[in-house]
Amino acid sequence: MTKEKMPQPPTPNRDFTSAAREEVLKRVEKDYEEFKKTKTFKFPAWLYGPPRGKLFKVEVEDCPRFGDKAWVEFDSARTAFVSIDMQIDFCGPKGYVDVMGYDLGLTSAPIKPIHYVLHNIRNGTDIKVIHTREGHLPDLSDAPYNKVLRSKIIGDGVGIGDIPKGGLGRLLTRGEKNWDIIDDLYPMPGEYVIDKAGKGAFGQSNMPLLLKNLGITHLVITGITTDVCVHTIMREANDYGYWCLLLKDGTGATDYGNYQAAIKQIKMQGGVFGWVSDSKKFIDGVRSAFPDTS
Ligand code: C5J
Repeated sequence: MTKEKMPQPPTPNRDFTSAAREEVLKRVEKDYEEFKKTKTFKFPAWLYGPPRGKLFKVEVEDCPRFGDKAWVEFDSARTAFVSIDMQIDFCGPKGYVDVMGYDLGLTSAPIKPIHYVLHNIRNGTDIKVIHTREGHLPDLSDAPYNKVLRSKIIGDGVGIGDIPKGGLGRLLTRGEKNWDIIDDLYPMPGEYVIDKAGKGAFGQSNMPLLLKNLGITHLVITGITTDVCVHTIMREANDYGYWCLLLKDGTGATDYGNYQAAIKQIKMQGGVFGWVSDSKKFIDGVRSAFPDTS
């Protein structure tokens, strides 16, 4: 086969740091003027290359100031829907959160909205789906001592690696039934599952590599808990230049005040960690590009 006829690899994403400084600064000036007219954070094809999928816009709230609304434009093929730690340990009976004594009603509230989004995007879109699970190796060699000790104290003697009375298995331990993702949101073939030992996913998992290799630029984030793993991952991703949107009905915390504060924190400074929307607005946006999704 001649070189001309050989299939060529897709153009890799240009990351923010590889773009020439002058070009970036010129674009910021131009796109600032355009935002004032359109209230839209357009997909930056100048930075990432032409869209690979379909473009669609999602309405976001309290942006850039509280009371304002704006839109974020996504390229479906460069978007990952991320469902964080929807494990029995965080939202089911006799799991880690239950043993600590928190209200499972708060952490199970996002199940339906996440199910609604998954149902719609699984059916005929090219949006990637990524699930994460927090948990430790059976010998706890990847669990920090202070994390295990604190869990034992708050659980009245039942901490990470222990089996609660009537429980399904060892808390937050890989391979146990309670550590796995709940049946209602279980990953489908072709979806990605990331195992992480910590609250974040950029330090102790293959998430950065996966996002880079899949050519992802935009993340739509859901899961539990809002103030812990969800915030940690959103902050990490935001620092790496990913465009992050949190669906506020697709997330929950062990404390309602913390949930509200975590949502508000994202919106400060014009969107210090990204943007906030909800499952309906996201799917409305998806349907504008994929009208046949159910
Ligand atoms: C916590 C998590 N809350 N998935 N983990 O310990 O947010």
